[in-house]
Amino acid sequence: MTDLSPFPITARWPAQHPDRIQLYSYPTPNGVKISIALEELGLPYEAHKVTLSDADVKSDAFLSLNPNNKIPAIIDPDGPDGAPLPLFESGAILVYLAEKTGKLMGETPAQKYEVLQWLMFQMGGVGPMFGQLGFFHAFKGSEIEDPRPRDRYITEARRLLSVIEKRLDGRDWIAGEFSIADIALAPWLATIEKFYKAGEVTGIRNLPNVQAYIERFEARPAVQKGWNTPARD
Ligand SMILES: N[C@@H](CCC(=O)N[C@@H](CS)C(=O)NCC(=O)O)C(=O)O
Repeated sequence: MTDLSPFPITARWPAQHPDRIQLYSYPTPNGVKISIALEELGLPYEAHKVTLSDADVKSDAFLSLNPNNKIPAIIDPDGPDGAPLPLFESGAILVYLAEKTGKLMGETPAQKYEVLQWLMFQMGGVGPMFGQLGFFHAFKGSEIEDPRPRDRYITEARRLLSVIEKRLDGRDWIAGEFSIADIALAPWLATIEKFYKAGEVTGIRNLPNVQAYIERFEARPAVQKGWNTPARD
């Protein structure tokens, strides 16, 4: 039985199954990337609900695992050389899980870099820009009267969406076979309509390839399971 007690986070969120991957998360577009990947890969894991409230995500216990106070984060009790591995940043976790299992990151070195390229496109572009769009269009920032921040992020979201629409022409998935790049990207595309109510302003409804891609992604059983893990309530 692995001893996870050296990780202070386990005092606040105790591990019932310390031999399984411990996931600290909440079902947001960044959080579900990891539960979906774990479901797709069939890796045993235990999910702990860490809400976005300061009492959770900014608690000393959580900061001991991720000093950047953001979900998701994991501890793999069976990390490299059999030692436990703590890890934060969803992109790094996805690459780790893909390498651990030898799945979802292409077969050849060239395919791997194609997957990484689109993963980085999500991490560096889609995630931060869509996140700001959500803030200025749907959440607290929508009360700001100056239209420039909102307009800027709508314009940038529209530009990114047109890149994705073109890329998906004649393709089922963003980088060859289904991969961690899709697991990173598709939840953010679905979020525009579902949580940000920005379907109209971004024009996403008029992008047939993007719409079909979201449907294809959401039809996967592992996606349906991971999407609500850990449960909100
Ligand atoms: N680059 C990070 C971003 C993670 C992130 O933004 N997480 C949000 C939820 S989607 C969060 O935990 N926010 C809480 C806060 O900022 O206080 C990753 O991909 O892991």
